[in-house]
Amino acid sequence: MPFDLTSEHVAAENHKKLKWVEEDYEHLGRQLSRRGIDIESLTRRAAAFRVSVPSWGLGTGGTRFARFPGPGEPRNVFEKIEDCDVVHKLVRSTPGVSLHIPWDRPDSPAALKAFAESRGLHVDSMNSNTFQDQEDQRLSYKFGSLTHTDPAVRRQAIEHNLECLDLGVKLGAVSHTVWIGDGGNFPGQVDFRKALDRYMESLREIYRALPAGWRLFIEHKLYEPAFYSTVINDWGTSYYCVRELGEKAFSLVDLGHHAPNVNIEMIVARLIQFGKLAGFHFNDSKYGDDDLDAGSIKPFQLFLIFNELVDAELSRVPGFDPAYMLDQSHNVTDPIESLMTSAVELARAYVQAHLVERGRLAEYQERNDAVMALQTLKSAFTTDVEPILAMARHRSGGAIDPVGVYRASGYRGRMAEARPAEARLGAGIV
Ligand code: RM4
Ligand code: MN
Ligand code: MN
Repeated sequence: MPFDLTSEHVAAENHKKLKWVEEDYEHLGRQLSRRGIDIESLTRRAAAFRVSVPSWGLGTGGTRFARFPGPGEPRNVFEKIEDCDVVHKLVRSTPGVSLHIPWDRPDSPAALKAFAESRGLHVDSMNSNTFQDQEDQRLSYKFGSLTHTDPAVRRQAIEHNLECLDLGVKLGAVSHTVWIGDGGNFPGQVDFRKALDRYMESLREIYRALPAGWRLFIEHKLYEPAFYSTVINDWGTSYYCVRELGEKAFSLVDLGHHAPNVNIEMIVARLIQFGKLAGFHFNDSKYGDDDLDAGSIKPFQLFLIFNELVDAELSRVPGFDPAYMLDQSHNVTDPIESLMTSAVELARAYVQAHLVERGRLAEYQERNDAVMALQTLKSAFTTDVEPILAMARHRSGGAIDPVGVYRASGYRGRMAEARPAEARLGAGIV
């Protein structure tokens, strides 16, 4: 029988599995204590882990070839918040929501804020969109936005970002994320240096308007939609820009925005060292900006990234305060299932990174013992921490088996009836 996702129903579903989880947890606790690790402190860390969900990830995504909508997709930002609520109820680590404007521009920001807060959710980051034209838009972004050759187009794009800030204040957001699609398809099309100068001029204006206590995040990406050059193409350019802008500007790392085989964990370490890591758009990829579920393709890479993050956390790097966000496009899965699974995979990498015996690793590094250094990382990465994650969710009121409970609840089927297909959002292709 389908059921509403109340805490009683989640607890009842957990009850069916709790004995096994307790048994596994106890066994893992004994194993870890042999390594001098207290399982309870790890479970507390797992329960405290947070990652925000992207409003644009709740609908089915798509590619430039097609979009295959799923049943019961959210049709507006309120319905997206309802789905975020389901994700958070079951995994208990996703109270934050990143909003994309204008896709999710609310008629009443106050009503949206109250709607989210009544569910224990909040808006954390605003995302501007100057990479496509909107219906009521005066000038086109076909040849760029914040870096366009025409000052009138740049002005329009700046104004849009300023609107995001205003809206964000009303919604209680604390950061603004800027990603532009600006670039060129052909050699010679764009003057590289002039385009970057124009970017800085536009960004300075947005930076100056940043509300008190906010941070500005900028996102680099090597290609797409422009196929030959992009203006903010890599972390070096991004770092230059945020350093020029000032102390409230930071470089955001989207895992899908690098060339294949780039050592992303090292980029992360560099940005930490330079005090300029904004945080992440987590996702996974095989080839490009694939926006697949976090941890699905390269789990070891994800672990190595968290190894750097946890190392910075434990060694108390000054000012280290990264924002963790998901940025995925769900083309063949139920977005709620993908988001829950991804949130769990991030917590897994985070907990595993806490298993690294850092004192020993440092010794091996000093002695240039490559084999033992790698083994130290591998022994953390190959430890199955599932009982810790399950216990942390259970103790926080979430589900031991989020996907299982979600499916059993019949939520998607109910939404398919409550949200008929017509008037569905087109804005899913990201
Ligand atoms: C971009 C980038 C941005 C996201 C858009 C939808 O590739 O990752 O973060 O806002 O897609
Ligand atoms: Mn992104
Ligand atoms: Mn992307």
